[in-house]
Amino acid sequence: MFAPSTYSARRKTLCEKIGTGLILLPGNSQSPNNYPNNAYYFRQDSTFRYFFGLNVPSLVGLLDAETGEAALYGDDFTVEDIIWTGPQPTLHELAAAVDVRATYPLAELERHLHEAIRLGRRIHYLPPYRGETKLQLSEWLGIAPRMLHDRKSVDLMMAVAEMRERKSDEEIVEMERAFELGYRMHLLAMRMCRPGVVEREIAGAMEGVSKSYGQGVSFPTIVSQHGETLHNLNCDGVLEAGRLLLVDGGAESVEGYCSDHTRTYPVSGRFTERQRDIYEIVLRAHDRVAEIVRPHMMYHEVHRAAYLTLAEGLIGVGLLHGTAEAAVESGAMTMLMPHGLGHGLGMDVHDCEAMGERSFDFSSIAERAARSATCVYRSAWRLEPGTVLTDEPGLYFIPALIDKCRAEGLYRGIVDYDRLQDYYDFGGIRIEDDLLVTETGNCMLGGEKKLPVTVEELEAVVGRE
Ligand SMILES: [Mn+2]
Repeated sequence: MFAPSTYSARRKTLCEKIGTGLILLPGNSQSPNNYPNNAYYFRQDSTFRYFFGLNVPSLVGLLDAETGEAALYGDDFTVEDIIWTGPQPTLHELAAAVDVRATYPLAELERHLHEAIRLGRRIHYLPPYRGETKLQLSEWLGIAPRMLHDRKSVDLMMAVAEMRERKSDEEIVEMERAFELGYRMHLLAMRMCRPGVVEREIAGAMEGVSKSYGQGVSFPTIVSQHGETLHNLNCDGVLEAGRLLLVDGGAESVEGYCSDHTRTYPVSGRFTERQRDIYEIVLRAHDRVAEIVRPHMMYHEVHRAAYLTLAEGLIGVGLLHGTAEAAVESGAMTMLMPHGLGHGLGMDVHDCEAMGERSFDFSSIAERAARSATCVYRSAWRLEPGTVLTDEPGLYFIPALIDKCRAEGLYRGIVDYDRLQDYYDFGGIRIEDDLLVTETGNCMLGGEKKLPVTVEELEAVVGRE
């Protein structure tokens, strides 16, 4: 945890931004996996943890935006609980550690909220993403679960995202810790990679590192020779010489900050000429993004720069014709990289996307956000100092998608479909690092320490003990 004053300062800022009403911030509860007493590993809600610091289940934070007062609701452990859990701090002790003085049993919350509602006060809450939280909110606020999204507080979503988006120095230290975990996971994967190894052996070893040194993975690890499937969670494949292996994985630091990296390399440890050609196109796009990212830039400009660099490279190897500009304008790149260039990274691996797809240019999108069910779009995301975003271009040869585009007559004269046929067994390549936007430009998390990324660097490590 950070110092208690970090949390009280954050709460004060949030109250000032919201101004009126109450701000309800439920933490996560234990979520049963296969029967009530066997829960998934506990994962705290990131926004609750950001404002209240506590990585403990079944707590609820309430802020009075007008007075700035903070209260924590929860239940002290009984002797019956302690038999199973061992001695636990009281709610009062937990609260004191994050500079909160007012504590109440959870049962009091409903009464306090009803009283505020009777007085006509607005209760601000974020759109819930877990079933348990939806049911709680529904009961506390008297709003049917299906209506919860209509009554969410867009003001609160904006204010929270704006704060969480801009990482403080102490948060950057945590992001670097998460980088270190990701670094170890990926280096281990590279060393384990050789023909005959099962993909899941690598995925399991990586996840082991994330659990040994952090609070686990930041999302389920992707280890696949079918890199063309963007999020391929099947890892039953046996590694074969000649194929490429795509590894996309990250960890959460003990304090709950995430890393997210992808590397793609040959199972045999040596790139073929064709693999190398495509790889270097993706690497150029990755490097281009790292060159141009600077504060106040719109995310869609970064995305477009990556597309242009990829298109240039594909023209160079004869898979596209004409100019890179025309290829990007035609939409042809959406067939070969059907995803965004990156996403925010922080306490969530897609940072703040619990509030909808991210956008941080609050001045211009509040109205659109209010009308939209998903609220915000990365297309309107403006990068600010303190933003961390992933830089993850890729090229994917997805036979079903290419066939569909061809059948529909798309990108005629731009895409060389005949040549593309030769790539139907190629797979896909993605390269991903994490960039911190600074006051003047950006820097890659990890500093001087970099995961092997060039052909030469990878060939020196893959399959070697
Ligand atoms: Mn990512």
